[in-house]
Amino acid sequence: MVNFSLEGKVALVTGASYGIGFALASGFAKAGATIVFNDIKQELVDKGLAAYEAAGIKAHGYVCDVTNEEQVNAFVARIEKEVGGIDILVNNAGIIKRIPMIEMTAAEFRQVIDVDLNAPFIVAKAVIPGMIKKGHGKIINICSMMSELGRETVSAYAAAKGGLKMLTRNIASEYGEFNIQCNGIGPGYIATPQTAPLREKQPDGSRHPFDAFIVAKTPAARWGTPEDLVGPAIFLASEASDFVNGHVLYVDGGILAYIGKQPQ
Ligand code: NAP
Ligand code: GCO
Repeated sequence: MVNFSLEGKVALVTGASYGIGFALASGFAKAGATIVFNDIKQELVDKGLAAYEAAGIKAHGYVCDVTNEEQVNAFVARIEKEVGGIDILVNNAGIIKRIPMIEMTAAEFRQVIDVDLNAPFIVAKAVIPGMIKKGHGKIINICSMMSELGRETVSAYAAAKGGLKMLTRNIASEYGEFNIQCNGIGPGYIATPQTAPLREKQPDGSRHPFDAFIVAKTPAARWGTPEDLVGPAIFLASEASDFVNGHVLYVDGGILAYIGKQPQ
């Protein structure tokens, strides 16, 4: 029987006080995993803990900036001591800056690369030795449509998410022999705080033009929800995907397959 259960597993989901990370961690908990998450600020960790408790989930929350290698190494060591060895890592924490490239400062570009690409490297590097000792591990990197496509104003984000796709493939290549599977999830356009500016109503009450654009570009004719990502993530976190490695699973309602609806 194919095993989709996460019973007895310790899952670390970075940046999971809310948004996609919160949905994935909540789904993992319902599949039997013990949840660990982090955020940059204590008040957001506390807010996240309250939200998990309200959902009937006993989560472990810690303050950690995933771009800070010293903090991450101490964070992982503390999890291993207080909760247990990490079986599942979801590199979810991420930011975006929507600025035309020639107006973006190098510091702004570096900040996006730091969170969206350097941090998944730092956290995976800290977690993999424990997975090797355990004889198994699942790493899921949250990629993006921008791992495959570009668009105006998101140069740093696309560069980071494109790099994250290749980091995913390289971790799979380098550590597959230790029974560690590293895959990506490429969400389409998902309704979270990160995309709220793209869905805001216009001053005249009309829909944001980007909102209408995305719905026309998506065969499913809707924005995704964080819950749309939970089943694919449980698959990649479970034994059911033990022979899936180096793959990016796009959960996008069909955007990447579709040229888009002809404007009426
Ligand atoms: P979100 O609502 O902005 O949440 C991002 C989370 O990451 C927040 O909890 C944030 O914490 C945390 N975070 C940011 N920088 C951090 C750092 N240095 N250390 C620790 N935590 C940090 O974003 P989302 O929409 O849920 O997206 C989650 C992931 O999915 C991101 O990697 C994003 O790129 C990716 N994604 C999103 C979409 C979409 O359409 N929404 C589509 C494809 C991919 P703070 O609140 O403290 O900043
Ligand atoms: C944007 C959006 C996208 C989504 C997501 C798509 O400004 O284009 O924020 O980048 O967040 O990454 O997969």
